[in-house]
Amino acid sequence: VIQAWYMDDNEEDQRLHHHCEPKQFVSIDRLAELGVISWRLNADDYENDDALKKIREARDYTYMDICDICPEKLPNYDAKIKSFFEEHLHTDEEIRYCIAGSGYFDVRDENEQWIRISVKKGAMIVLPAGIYHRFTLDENNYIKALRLFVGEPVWTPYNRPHDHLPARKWYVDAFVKKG
Ligand code: KMT
Ligand code: NI
Repeated sequence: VIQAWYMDDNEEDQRLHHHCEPKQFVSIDRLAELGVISWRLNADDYENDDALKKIREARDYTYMDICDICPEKLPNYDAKIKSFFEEHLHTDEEIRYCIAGSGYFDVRDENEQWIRISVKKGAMIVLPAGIYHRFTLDENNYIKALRLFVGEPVWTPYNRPHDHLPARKWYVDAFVKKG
């Protein structure tokens, strides 16, 4: 339910897979080296799932809501789709659990290359505070995701460049600078 790969540099339709030729996959362990962590959970049982409960307790994810991304349910759909795909960072983790549909989270690696992370039903992903990233729907054009947060949510995106933010400095120290 989670796959990741390096993107080509073709600027056409953001919803296409944008594999390189030949395909260049990225492992879950490599994602972890960038601070991106993930789980595979049972999305049919998210309301009673002990595995999800344990993650929420361990990581203090007290807040949770549902984000249904389709034109009928998301106010300002077109503008939101566009802003999700602007390269940005947050001062907190971006935690998403895909319970239906699918989509792409793109993250920058240490060398500024885009890695495309495909999430499908059952994939829970954490993007660390300070990582430059963006989101797009894929060709299926639909995702329903749980959004989690530690305490009161702050969704503010800081579009690139925002390198002076403490969250960015923390991320660079922790995951980009190599000793
Ligand atoms: C975000 O912050 O990019 C989003 O909420 C995208 C939709 S969640 C799958
Ligand atoms: Ni974001």
